[in-house]
Amino acid sequence: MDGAMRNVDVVTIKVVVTGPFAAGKTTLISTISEIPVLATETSVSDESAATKDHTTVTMDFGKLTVKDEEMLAELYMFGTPGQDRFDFMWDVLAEGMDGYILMVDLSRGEDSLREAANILEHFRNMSDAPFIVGANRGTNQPEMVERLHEVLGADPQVEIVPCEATERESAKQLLLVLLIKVLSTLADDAEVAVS
Ligand SMILES: Nc1nc2c(ncn2[C@@H]2O[C@H](COP(=O)(O)OP(=O)(O)OP(=O)(O)O)[C@@H](O)[C@H]2O)c(=O)[nH]1
Ligand SMILES: [Mg+2]
Repeated sequence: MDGAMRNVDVVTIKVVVTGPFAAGKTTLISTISEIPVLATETSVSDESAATKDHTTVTMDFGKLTVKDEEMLAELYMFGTPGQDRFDFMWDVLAEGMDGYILMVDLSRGEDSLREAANILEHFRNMSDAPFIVGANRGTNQPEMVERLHEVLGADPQVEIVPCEATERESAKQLLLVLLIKVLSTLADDAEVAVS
């Protein structure tokens, strides 16, 4: 059989990208999506307008396909709003997710780090799905990554991955770290199911 005919497993994975206002959630999905991103943004009307002029109100939607010899994974990515007046969408988007990324922009100050900790608590109370923390604009700020560690608490399950949401390779790497976690969780679940 030639290479093109070889059987590959196809897995479909639902990924939620959450985090505080202006963390880079929409940016991350836009950087790596292979389809035009469906983004639901509106003008920022309150004091947050000093930070940026648009914010997500419902969700972002994008897709990334990852292939190797044995597997083809289709990652469907759902970005949440960051402003907590839209937080009802967090629970809606989290329904049936296989894993999630908590994005935090390390240049947005202490309040943003604390907000991220609250959102992570909300998600961990709602779901046992695997997750990672994307420390956006974090590849050159080790001291801020350390600060994020302190704010999120010393928990071995909290894995922080420094990244740059605007850079394709960095953004893709972040999704790959999550994908590996999701696949190992699915494999563990399968073992439990057959034993
Ligand atoms: N230089 C730089 N700018 C970034 C990076 N990530 C995001 N930004 C900028 O930071 C701002 C926030 O990005 P968004 O992607 O809109 O953030 P969000 O998390 O979707 O925000 P909400 O939907 O409002 O909660 C935008 O102006 C981006 O252009 C980054 O890695 N580097
Ligand atoms: Mg957004």
